Amino acid sequence: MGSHPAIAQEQNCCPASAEGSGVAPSLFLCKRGEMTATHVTTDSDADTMEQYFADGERRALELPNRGPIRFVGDGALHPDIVAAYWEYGFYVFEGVFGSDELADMEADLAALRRRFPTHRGSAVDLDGNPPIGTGLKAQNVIWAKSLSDPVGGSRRAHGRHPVKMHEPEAAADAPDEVVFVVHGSLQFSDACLRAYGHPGLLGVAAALNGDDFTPFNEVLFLKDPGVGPSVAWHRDGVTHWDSPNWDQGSHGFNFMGQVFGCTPENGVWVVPGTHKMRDVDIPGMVAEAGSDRLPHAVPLVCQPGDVAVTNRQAVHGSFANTSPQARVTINMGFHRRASVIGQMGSGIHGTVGLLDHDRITERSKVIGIAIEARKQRYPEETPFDYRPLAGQNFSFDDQARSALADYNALDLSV
Ligand SMILES: O=C(O)CCC(=O)C(=O)O
Repeated sequence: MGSHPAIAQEQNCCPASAEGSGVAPSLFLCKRGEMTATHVTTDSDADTMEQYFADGERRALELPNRGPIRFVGDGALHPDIVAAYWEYGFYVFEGVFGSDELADMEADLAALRRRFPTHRGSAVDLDGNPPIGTGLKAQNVIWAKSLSDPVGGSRRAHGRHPVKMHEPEAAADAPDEVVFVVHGSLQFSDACLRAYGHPGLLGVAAALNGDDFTPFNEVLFLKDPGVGPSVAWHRDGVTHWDSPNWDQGSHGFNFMGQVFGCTPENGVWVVPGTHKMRDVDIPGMVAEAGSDRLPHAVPLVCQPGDVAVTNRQAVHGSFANTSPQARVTINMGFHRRASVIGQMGSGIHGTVGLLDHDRITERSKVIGIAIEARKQRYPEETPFDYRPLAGQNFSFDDQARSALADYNALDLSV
């Protein structure tokens, strides 16, 4: 195994700290497509990883599961898309967010990062103000050590991540800890809220989960260059594995919208087809592979503005980001109503409690607000008609924005 710097040199980068604004070194305010690394990581596994990444990308691009969102006839999702999604457990929708929408997202993300606590537990953000999360009860900003695997091999999240990933050593100048997940993201960003109301994406949700589909949760995954932690191989969902009615769609899916695009180095990897398997032995798969590089996994390869839809039952994970490129994923999950109603919320997201009609209805109103927020910014678009809220009117203004505080306490986690 060779050894070389995963990031060979400081790249064409614009960390605001370099410009004297006081932004912590983990904050990257760069534009799409620019290299953003400041932290040079030397990883002894880098050479073999490079080969694995290249092989994975080739296999991913050979699969027939990418292209624009296409509806046919009376508005049904194109049958080829539906078939490919159910066959492989993911599909990459290309060009969902245009340049205006991406610019809004970038601006919101830059503003949001300024509002993070300066470090875990800090009472101030970079401008000395109370940081986001102040006064909120539900989960919001999640920290982890640079390039670490915070959950692999632990009992956290119901033990869903059974094997620890390789943890490259972070550069000496890397921050000890970084924010890598933000829960309840729609309360912090209008651009994320508008993405949630995207008519094409909601049309896909209806096609895959039924017209009465429900929310699950929304988070941001921040995988900053040279510091972004890994997410150990896992599959999501804790409720239906032993149910007699279990099938390939029982635990819903996540949309993974890419603001900067994603690569094999910084993106999510999926083991195609595993969403159809009731039993999967992740420790056995890793043992057989001899490392965390699962040979049948493929990376999501996306341009800025692409959105992958990934079945939560598929085995998936992401490696620590030793690459020079940032990934920000706008995650938005959806369920079948039948998978949620009458279940006990798992507490991994949202509070533990019965997921009854009232909780589902209350949580679903965020879809109504998002559609309204989107209408204001994109008045020429035909808004999505979300059947479960038919006849109800929503508005989007400061009052609606304030009402979103802690909305994610009601996340529908199965
Ligand atoms: O974005 C990532 O790195 C992990 C995403 C993930 O595991 C999920 O959405 O379930």
